[in-house]
Amino acid sequence: MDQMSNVTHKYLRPKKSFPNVWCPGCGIGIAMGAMIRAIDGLGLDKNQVAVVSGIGCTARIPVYLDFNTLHTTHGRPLAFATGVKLANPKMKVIVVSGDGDLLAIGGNHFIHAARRNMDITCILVNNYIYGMTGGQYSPTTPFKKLSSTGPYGMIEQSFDPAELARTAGATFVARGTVFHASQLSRLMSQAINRHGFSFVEVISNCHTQYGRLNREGSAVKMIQWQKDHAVPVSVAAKKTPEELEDKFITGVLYEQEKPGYVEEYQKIIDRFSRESTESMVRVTES
Ligand SMILES: Cc1ncc(C[n+]2csc(CCOP(=O)(O)OP(=O)(O)O)c2C)c(N)n1
Ligand code: SF4
Repeated sequence: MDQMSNVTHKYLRPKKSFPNVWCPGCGIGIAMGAMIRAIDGLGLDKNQVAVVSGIGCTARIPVYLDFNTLHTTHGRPLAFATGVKLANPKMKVIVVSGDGDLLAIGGNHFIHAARRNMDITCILVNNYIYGMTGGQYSPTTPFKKLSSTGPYGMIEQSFDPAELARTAGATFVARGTVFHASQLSRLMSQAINRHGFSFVEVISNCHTQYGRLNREGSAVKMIQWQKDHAVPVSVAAKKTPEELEDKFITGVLYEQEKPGYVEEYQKIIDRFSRESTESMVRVTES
């Protein structure tokens, strides 16, 4: 076993991990490995970490992991994660789910968690489709691309998840791919290390649904596509909009310091507990 998989295996639940539900070659396994190495590299105790997901292929990740885990209802991981974080502010809370889960049924939770600058890391595996349920289109399915519910091509415009996160209020926004697994792990590590709503979009492949419907070929070919279309932030800065037209930018896209909900909420609790202790002292003394 090489060093990489040694680390991964330390965090897998022995009885739950194999066989897993993913199609051979699916990028979700790479995203999970990158996430595990990020957590391991930060030296976090397993008990200090909660991993929360909704429903979908991506959302199976926590099922296999030996942290505090919650596999919740479709679209609701950020709501559950908010509860976990407020109940235990010391916990590192990581949400990992698909583009359908987080941006369609869960879209409202997504924008409000970002707006509140909730101290959660949100990892969105973007495979441009609903993988688990048969290739229905999602809010990230690109214009004209085929899906089982859009057999004549997507007629809606799609979300750019990273841009949506930034404009909604996220204070750390990054994008990586499953081809660039080491960079992806570093981006996740930076995101987990931050206070506030940190967001990582992971460009991944669903060759079984999206790839098959759009004739994009095997898992290998789709992952090769990521390599050919990813442009690092520093390189993108020197390119014209025309040169970037069919490309996507990777790396840390945005960072900002802003007060977060969890700290502000804690200040209120501290203030009222101080005031009620002081008034109890006054009552006892009078
Ligand atoms: C309330 C509700 N609506 C719909 C579903 C069916 N459902 C399960 S997973 C899923 C989509 C998953 O797509 P995505 O979040 O993109 O994840 P992927 O499978 O691609 O990783 C849907 C619609 C459900 N389980 N619950
Ligand atoms: S259906 Fe798509 S997203 Fe789901 S495991 Fe298979 S390749 Fe991955």
